[in-house]
Amino acid sequence: MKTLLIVDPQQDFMPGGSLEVPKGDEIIPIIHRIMKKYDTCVVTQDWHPKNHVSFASNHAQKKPFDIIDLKGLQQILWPDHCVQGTKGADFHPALNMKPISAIIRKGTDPHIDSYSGFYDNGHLKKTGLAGYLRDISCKEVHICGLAADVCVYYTILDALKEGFSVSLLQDAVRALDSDTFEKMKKDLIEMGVKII
Ligand code: VGL
Ligand code: ZN
Repeated sequence: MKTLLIVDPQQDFMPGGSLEVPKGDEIIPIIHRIMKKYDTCVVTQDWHPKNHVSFASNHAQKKPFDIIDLKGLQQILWPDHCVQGTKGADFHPALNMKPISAIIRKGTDPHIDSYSGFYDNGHLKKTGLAGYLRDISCKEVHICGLAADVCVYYTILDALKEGFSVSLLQDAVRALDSDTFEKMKKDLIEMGVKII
């Protein structure tokens, strides 16, 4: 069983969104072209309460992209994004939801961020994604989505840790910072990720 995992294809990460990823919308038609090749398609959704700790607006005298220490974890402070129930948290309006069998929400705990679709950043709580994939006998995941250098990257690391065979769909990701992502890609190849 092979699963297409689409990370955070949400309005706030698209051009014009509050945490826009350059050319993020370009991945949508590419995803549509490849969806039919998979047994299952799963999507993750960044889904923060308004008082989320990752928002700069919730810290006095801080601005977006400042870095703070949060109980020993480095936390980048972001502009408010993907607030539960807002338009920015919705999926790109063109995304074909019909082939998608599960939506995994993450970042719902106000006190901790969750870049990966599998765990929060402290690896304290699971989202249920690994269990779902195992229940449907999925051994192989192909990962795409936004942002390549944040949530896609951390989702890939956890997919490896959970024992899945992992491929990165390099044409179907866009990064906040593409130089950073090129370096990350080299590490991923060394860890056994296939770039396809
Ligand atoms: C993301 C920053 C904060 C992402 C989510 O989906 O890459 N980045 N929250
Ligand atoms: Zn977020």
